[in-house]
Amino acid sequence: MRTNQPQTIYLSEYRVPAYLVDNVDLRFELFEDGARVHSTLAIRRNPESDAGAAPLELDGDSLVLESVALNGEVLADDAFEDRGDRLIVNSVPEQFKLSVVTWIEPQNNTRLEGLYKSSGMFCTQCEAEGFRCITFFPDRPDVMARFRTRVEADKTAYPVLLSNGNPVESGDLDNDRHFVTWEDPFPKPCYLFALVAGDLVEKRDTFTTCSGRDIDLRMYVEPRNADKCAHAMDSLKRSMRWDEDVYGREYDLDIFMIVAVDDFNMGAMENKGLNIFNSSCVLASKETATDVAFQRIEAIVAHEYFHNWSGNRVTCRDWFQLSLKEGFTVLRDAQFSADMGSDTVKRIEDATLMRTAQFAEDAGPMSHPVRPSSYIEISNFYTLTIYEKGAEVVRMIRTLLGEDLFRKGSDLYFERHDGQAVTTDDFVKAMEDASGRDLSQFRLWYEQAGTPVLDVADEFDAERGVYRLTVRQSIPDTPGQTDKQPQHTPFALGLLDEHGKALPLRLSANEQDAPVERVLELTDESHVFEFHGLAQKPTPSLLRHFSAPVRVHYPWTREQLLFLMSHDPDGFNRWDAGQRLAVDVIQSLVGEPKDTPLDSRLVTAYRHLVTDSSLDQALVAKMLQLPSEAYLIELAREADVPAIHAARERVLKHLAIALRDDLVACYRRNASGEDYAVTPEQVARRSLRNTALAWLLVINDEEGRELALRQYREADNMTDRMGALRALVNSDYESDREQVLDDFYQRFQTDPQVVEQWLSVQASSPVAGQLPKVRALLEHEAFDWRNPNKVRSVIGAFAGQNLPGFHAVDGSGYDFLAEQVCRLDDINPQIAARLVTPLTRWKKFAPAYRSQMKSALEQVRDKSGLSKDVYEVVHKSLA
Ligand code: 0A1
Ligand code: ZN
Repeated sequence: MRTNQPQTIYLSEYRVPAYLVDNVDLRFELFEDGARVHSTLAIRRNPESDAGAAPLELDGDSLVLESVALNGEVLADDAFEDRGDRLIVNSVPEQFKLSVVTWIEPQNNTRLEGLYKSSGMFCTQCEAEGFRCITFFPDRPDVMARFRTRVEADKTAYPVLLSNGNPVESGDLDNDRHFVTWEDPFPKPCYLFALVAGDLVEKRDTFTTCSGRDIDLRMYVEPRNADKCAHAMDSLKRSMRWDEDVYGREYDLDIFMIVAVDDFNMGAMENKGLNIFNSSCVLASKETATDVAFQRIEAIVAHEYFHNWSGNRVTCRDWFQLSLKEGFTVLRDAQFSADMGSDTVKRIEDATLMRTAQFAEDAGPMSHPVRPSSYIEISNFYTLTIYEKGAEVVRMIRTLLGEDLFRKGSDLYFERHDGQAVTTDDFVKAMEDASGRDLSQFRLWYEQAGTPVLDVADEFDAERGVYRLTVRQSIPDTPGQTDKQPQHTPFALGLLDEHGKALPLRLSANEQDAPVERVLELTDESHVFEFHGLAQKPTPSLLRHFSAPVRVHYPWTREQLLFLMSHDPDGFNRWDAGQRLAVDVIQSLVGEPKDTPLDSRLVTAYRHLVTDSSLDQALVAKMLQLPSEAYLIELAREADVPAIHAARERVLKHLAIALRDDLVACYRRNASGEDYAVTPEQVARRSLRNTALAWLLVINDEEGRELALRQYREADNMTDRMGALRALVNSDYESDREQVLDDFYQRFQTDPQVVEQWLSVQASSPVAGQLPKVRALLEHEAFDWRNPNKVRSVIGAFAGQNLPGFHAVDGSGYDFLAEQVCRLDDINPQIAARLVTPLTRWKKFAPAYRSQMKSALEQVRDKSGLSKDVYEVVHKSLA
């Protein structure tokens, strides 16, 4: 815990390491009351450093130092200095072996960084700076070493002993103990180190690579989860094949292992050859996981697997380069998911996340560039900006270069930098060298924070048949950055005639065979584009496929939006038009009297979606989702959450009443008949029928209630059971709600992944998640302060999804969050710092809310012994 002001780390202060480590020899003695770690490092001076014979400095955190030896000679106490967070050895030769013994207490490690215990097993999390909680080491990603790891533990309690690479030796020891030694032939930074010891079942499969090598695939899970591995294993094999086909990347070790653990700060971790997953991101059966969970698992398994090349073989020089591996890998997993399902649907999901959550982050106090230039605590920078905006930036490079040159660029990048720790700039350079394109202005996407705004205006010159489009780019100020330069931006568009036909986009009067979609390149503050040969003013279809992570402002009329919603040949923009229309209608009702009439054209448009089964049903399922409250808040200048909630509910109820019979018909038409499978068609059907059900219950429809109760009872899969449960939980049928919630808990109480869903469906509901009920969940036997998933399911779901509850006018929701963040800060600072996020957005809200949010934040700021994680977030948002 912190006693004085934490230090800021700057990119400009990067220096190459003074010493390199070639080999690491580790021996872990695991016991119930702690672990002894013996480490021998083969160290040499870095020829590229100008530090000369500087003292050797190794990072450490929460370690008890037992001994230090240099080239086998135990060092006297005055030959080194143990400063707690640093071990300094004053005089060292050019090349030497340093042996250090430390004692750690995994059983008391609630931060879940380094080596810790989860449900009786030992496991590790070393990214970003967890390895220093295991032993003293230069804990930075540009120090890459070969690891040999011997794990010793009780044979009965921990029959399975794993680490990175290949097992090379194993045997029995005295006192019913045993050991296994692992060797990883690939040099790696210590953040990719992993160790697991437990009583786990093993699921095996194999994969034959493109060059004919057989890879041993293994999953290790607690025995009760043995039947929840098949989906992840299949996803892994699909990922391995896809990476060969699309990026030419073959797996390199002979074994690939996945382990599931219940207590984990994030989703999963790409440790070399030994990926460790949060149980909720890997285990699935149709009875316990929803379609959304199945799809998320496939994407995360792929993401971690893809890191083997984008992250492990080529890694980051320093943590400012985090998006080098994360942005690129998120793009790769998005391409994979699109190929496994629907391109349009995946793009809609990603654009929604960007526009709802990343734009909000980029407009808030923690706004930072894709490549930040400073941080206090790196764990706070595993953000939507680094991951999602980072992926959008790489996607734009792909759009600008085209698929073939992009592939040439990625091949060059992997070949040129294999085995190295590099920068985002090296990535862009490889793309430039392979394509011959100049991306110097494009690099601003990495350096400037904030969401660019494109102001689009148009006019039609009927005499000349010319349609003129003016696009102005501006980028808002963000903390520490003003007066930004325009960024090189791909702007995809099409033009439609009055029948919805795509028009050729002629940029000059005599252009032949002009395409019907173009990617315009914006480089200046303002551009004028002229399209020739047009008989009438066309309707523009702008920023197709969300071709850049920007806000587009254009004075759409509702007629234009209705037209695009049903005619745009581009599915993504059809969805987008529907969203813009719904936003416009909801916004026009915010704060208005309850009897303000509602635009009847919205009902007509939605009726078309619900009734016309010839439309792409996966797209319809997405189009039927009204813009979320979070998105409406993001769009508001000064958000009044209860007013936004009320306006959205009004539209929802109005639509549900008007479409009542169509919804029942839609429900029945999409009734399940076939065996459960996670195919795009089935997912769309289940989504449609659960949406129909939810809408019917919003208006207390008696038939809807009966359908929901029956669906809840008879469901053979979690998507349908949860769909019915959620609809009932959000309804006014109080006794049904209590009854199904009880039944659900009785059925699934022994399954942590399902209990998490049970907690979150309540905490996120404005109806069931009143504050006293949420407080009661914290007292429930199923709740556990030390388990991040449980904390997220209750506190995170309340503050992040139950927006009317969180923004209660009396400020009780804010005080509640502040209280829980303070409590968590002593247990797990990373989780506490993430949970506090909703309060940090206080400037976004109407004055009455704003001041109460701010004082809740001040409460957190004034807590004694605040971690540097929470310190950074709170201080930056109060600045
Ligand atoms: N690199 C992982 C995410 C991850 C990051 C940090 C962690 O602990 C602080 C754990 C996992 C990924 O992108 O999947
Ligand atoms: Zn990642």
